[in-house]
Amino acid sequence: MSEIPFPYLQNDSDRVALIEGDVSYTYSTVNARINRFATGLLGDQEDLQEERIAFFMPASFDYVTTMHGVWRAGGIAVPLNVASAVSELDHYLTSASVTRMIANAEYQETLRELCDSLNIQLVSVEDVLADEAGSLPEIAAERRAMMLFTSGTTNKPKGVVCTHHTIRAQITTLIDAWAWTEDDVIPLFLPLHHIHGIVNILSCGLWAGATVHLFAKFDIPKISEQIVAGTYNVFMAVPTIYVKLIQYFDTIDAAELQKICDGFKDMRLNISGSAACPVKLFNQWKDLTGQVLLERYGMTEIGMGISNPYNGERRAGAVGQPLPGVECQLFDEYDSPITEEAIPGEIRIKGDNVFLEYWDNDAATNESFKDGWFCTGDVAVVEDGYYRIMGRSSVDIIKSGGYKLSALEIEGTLLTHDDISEVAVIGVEDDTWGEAVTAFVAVKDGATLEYDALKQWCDGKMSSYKIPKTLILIDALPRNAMGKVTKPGLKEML
Ligand code: MCA
Ligand code: AMP
Repeated sequence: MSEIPFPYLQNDSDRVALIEGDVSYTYSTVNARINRFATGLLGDQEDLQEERIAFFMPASFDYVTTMHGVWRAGGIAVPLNVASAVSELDHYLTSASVTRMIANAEYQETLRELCDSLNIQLVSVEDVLADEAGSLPEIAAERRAMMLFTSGTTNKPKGVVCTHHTIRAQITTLIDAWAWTEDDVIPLFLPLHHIHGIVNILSCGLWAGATVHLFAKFDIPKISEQIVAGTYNVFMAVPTIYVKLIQYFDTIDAAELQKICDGFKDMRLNISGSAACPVKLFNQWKDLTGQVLLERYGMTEIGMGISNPYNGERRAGAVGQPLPGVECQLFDEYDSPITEEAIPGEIRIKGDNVFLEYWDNDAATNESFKDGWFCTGDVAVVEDGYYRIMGRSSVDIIKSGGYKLSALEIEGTLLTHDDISEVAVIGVEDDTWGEAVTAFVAVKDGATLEYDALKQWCDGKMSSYKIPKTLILIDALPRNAMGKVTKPGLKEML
């Protein structure tokens, strides 16, 4: 049995766990299918012994079957972004030494050539399902369970490995802090290769015995319809989604708008996270729906770390206090703890919620910890007991629509363009995306470059949300005496 003991799955409850399209699945149905899937994955083996099994599918019954099936069979689940470009997938699959890929028919064509070239077996969920559930291994809690890729200050994304124990800790702290119950019903439209969708929504929902309504993508009209119908009582999203909802509200008539806002008003909780929620947005949402957004702070490596209170003041522009079980301390540039309020420092975290390692990358793992503290790279200040995020220590990390992007990774791809001689990518403040990817480019002698042509060229070479929103041609990049590009200088130019 998996060491992440989801109570309602284990009890074979007849409550509805998942809704996909028009079909509802009870906990008992989900549990039985997971066992058949885990049995099929095992074949003749007793335990997958941390085999890396990747899967490429949107939020679906199949996704849940696969994730939990891999856990129960003793593998490491590697959920991939269905919006990834093939070259990005190559990196994920190679660096994780994936041996099997689960994808259904609609995605198999995209993946076949790559999987063949990497000697990865490509199968569908149906291919794997055993006719009957067999015996499954006992999995120790400290074993590796999941690998998620995260962009950092290095060129290529790193695999963040969590154990069963880590994931359990990440879930259970939120169950209490946000008062999850089996009566909750929540829509899930976020991508399922990140903590926000996987842990905060899907896993907390399933742990609590709640109902998770699955959407393959963020489909505003469909989701609004359900909100009007009063289907949900909890809603979690990144700030960009609240912005997009407000933009949508401008396109509908007043009566419809009122119904949607009333639907939100009746909910018990609306949460924003993954990127800073501007105070303006916090206030707009409150004015429209009466909901006081609960903003919280997290990271792939730690799950959720800091949260505004469920009961008590939810402060605009602040992320609240460390969650129970999470130790949080600000440090100055000399690695000394900051004990006074109002002095900014780097957030460092300890606790059962913290990841185990970057996959196959001891150097990066060691570098990210100091004296047992995980160094987030985020700078915050405590004011009147509330943490407020001030920014990041690296200009090379961009947060766009909740996705963490590496400027260096984007630059690396752009530099392979025949006409580009130099490039610097930065995130520029943007009302919709939080930060918009902006590329400063110097072209080679005699060459020219138009934005549309560059966008087209990028297609297929990087996930579409990484493609620069703006291209700024420049004769030469500003550099310091050491020859390093001065990115703050570029921001000032704007
Ligand atoms: C889509 N586009 C974007 C983004 N998303 N551009 C920049 N940044 C983005 N995030 C572009 C597409 O490339 C496309 O461009 C156009 O927008 C329409 O694409 P579509 O997919 O239809 O857009 P959408 O459905 O409206 O997507 C917006 C979104 C999505 C729903 C906000 O970006 C999203 O789901 N973001 C959340 C990601 C997430 O879950 N992050 C959590 C990780 P074109 O038309 O030019 O082709 S952080 C985390 O897990 C930590 C632990 C935490 O704290 O939570
Ligand atoms: P990721 O590694 O994709 O999980 O992104 C984690 C990063 O998102 C953090 O290191 C922060 O920079 C940012 N982040 C998450 N939540 C918030 C928030 N509420 N306010 C500001 N930044 C946030």
